[in-house]
Amino acid sequence: CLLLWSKNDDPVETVELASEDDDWVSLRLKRDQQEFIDHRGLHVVVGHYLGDVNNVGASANLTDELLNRNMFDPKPKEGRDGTPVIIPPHMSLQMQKLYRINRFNLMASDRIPLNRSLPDVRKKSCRLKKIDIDKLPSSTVIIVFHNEAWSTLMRTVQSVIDRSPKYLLNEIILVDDASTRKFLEKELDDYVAKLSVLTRIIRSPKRIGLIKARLMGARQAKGKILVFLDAHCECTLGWLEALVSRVAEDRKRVVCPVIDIISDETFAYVRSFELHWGAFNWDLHFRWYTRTTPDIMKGQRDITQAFRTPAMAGGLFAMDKSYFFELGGYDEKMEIWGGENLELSFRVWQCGGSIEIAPCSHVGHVFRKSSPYTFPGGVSHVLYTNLARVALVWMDEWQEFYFKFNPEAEKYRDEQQIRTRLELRDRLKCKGFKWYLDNVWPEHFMPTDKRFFGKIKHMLSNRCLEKPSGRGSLNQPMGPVGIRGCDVQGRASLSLMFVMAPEEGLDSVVWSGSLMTDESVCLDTPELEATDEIALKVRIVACTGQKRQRWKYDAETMNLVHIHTDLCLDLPAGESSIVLKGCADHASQKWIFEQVPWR
Ligand code: LR7
Ligand code: MN
Repeated sequence: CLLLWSKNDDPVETVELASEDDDWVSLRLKRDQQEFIDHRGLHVVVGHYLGDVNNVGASANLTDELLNRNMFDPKPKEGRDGTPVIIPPHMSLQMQKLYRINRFNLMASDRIPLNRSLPDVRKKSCRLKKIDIDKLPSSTVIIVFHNEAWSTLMRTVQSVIDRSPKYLLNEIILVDDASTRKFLEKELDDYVAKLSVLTRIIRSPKRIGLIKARLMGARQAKGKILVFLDAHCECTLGWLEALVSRVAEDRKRVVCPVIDIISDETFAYVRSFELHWGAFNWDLHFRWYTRTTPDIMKGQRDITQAFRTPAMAGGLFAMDKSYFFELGGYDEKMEIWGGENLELSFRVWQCGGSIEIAPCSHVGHVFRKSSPYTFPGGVSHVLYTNLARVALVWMDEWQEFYFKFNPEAEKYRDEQQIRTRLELRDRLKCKGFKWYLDNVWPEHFMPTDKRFFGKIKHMLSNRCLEKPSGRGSLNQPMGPVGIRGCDVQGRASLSLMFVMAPEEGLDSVVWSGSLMTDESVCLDTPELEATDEIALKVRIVACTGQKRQRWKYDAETMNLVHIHTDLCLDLPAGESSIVLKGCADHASQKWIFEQVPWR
């Protein structure tokens, strides 16, 4: 899951690593060192650029494969109805080699017909719902790509053509962001000329990144509605009607489909839940969270109803073209990849629009564990430039929070020219980030001036509560709450930070409510029925707002009380698990809420 590159054919000396949880590390290598195990135990293979081929990370010469548009003849039955492709064992070595080119199983994808069938994954009530398409405007589907594989790109296009009502689909625009693969030149031109829906190719002579590439496509679109897709998607029946009908009703709505998973290993189509919404974490990375109970209840009256989401994943959405440009398109000073999803999300909400997910629209996307292409200028430079711009333009005082705990991004802060974006914000009379947090994402776990933000220190052992490193569903942290030394500085200290609201009506020495931390996880105790005290291990799980996640801290007694059971948080001397016990005036139950300035 790592990508590495050198600037030319010289042996790689400095490399940047991308781990699965998106933390970017750069490190130096010994000369000619080709393979090693890194400090986290990950196996790393180092490769070189292959001349004009813009592919990295491969240890073998893949030039031949890259010149071929499809390595294998599609087989009519492979992947039918979204089923997984099973590669025969004797081909597995070649399969692994090909995987590296695009960071997905190219062999599997190539064996699936471009027009494979997919199940109708919609709920029954969605299938029964009548949408009067005669009154709906038409769309331009915009797909940007840089060195995409033939089979994934063309299956995306084919699925759009096969599963959209002709009447709603004005055209498809493919924006080629300076790809270097031969088959994406004339062969692609010739192929799209024969398609039954007008498909235009716009080519950028130099690498401009997905943000500017989308802008290029959007400017030339003839449809009233813009529909953006990544270049490795598959649309299912009814996907377009469900998006467009919502935008047509209100041009200020930005509408996303439910994003299903196309496996990067087998290309199986896996339906995902309709209960997830999007937001972000303290690092400003997009994250999925589970909708809270009252919100689900509202939705259950009519499960076909679109629901509002604080942020969008970024790649798949429909938006009125004139509204897109009225709102400022995209930030043209953003580079290559990243950050534009939050930038657009904040801008839409803060400037009077809304973002929602239409549960009757399902589109599959190939999720990858790492990026297959280069980031000119370096991953850190690209990503932190973009995120610094998001913070500077839209986040008001929370930009201080972001930069304070992300010194990597702070480095790019001063060099940003943001005047025109601030003018845009002014001109559109956009609301502040506080408004966004209070109104669009009231369940958020960001620090505020009214909330407690800081470390929770155990008096007896002089150690602090820590968010577990284990991960649960949706990749959220999960597991028994940890305890460790409190003297951690900077970024690393974020795993010790907790957030809690003050009790209303009481003086500020009492904090109560959910004890939240980054990624929407809360202090919880799932085994309430157990009588054995050992079983009452205090855990960190997804915040639900339920009673059993409510706590109360009294600065006088220094007890942290679990409200539902009236038990106290305890770390018995010499032990390492945090438990609940009957409250007592005992040192093992005394905690200090140590505030840390968040900005
Ligand atoms: O320099 C580039 N030029 C491009 O044209 C880099 C990329 N691209 C193209 C690329 O070929 C692809 O078609 O841009 C598209 C998106 O790139 P990916 O597939 O590498 O991105 P991703 O799927 O890993 O990342 C998500 O976040 C991105 C942040 O910039 C974009 O918003 C992606 O569109 C977005 N993808 C989705 O939202 C799909 C659902 C994923 C989730 C959750
Ligand atoms: Mn993608």
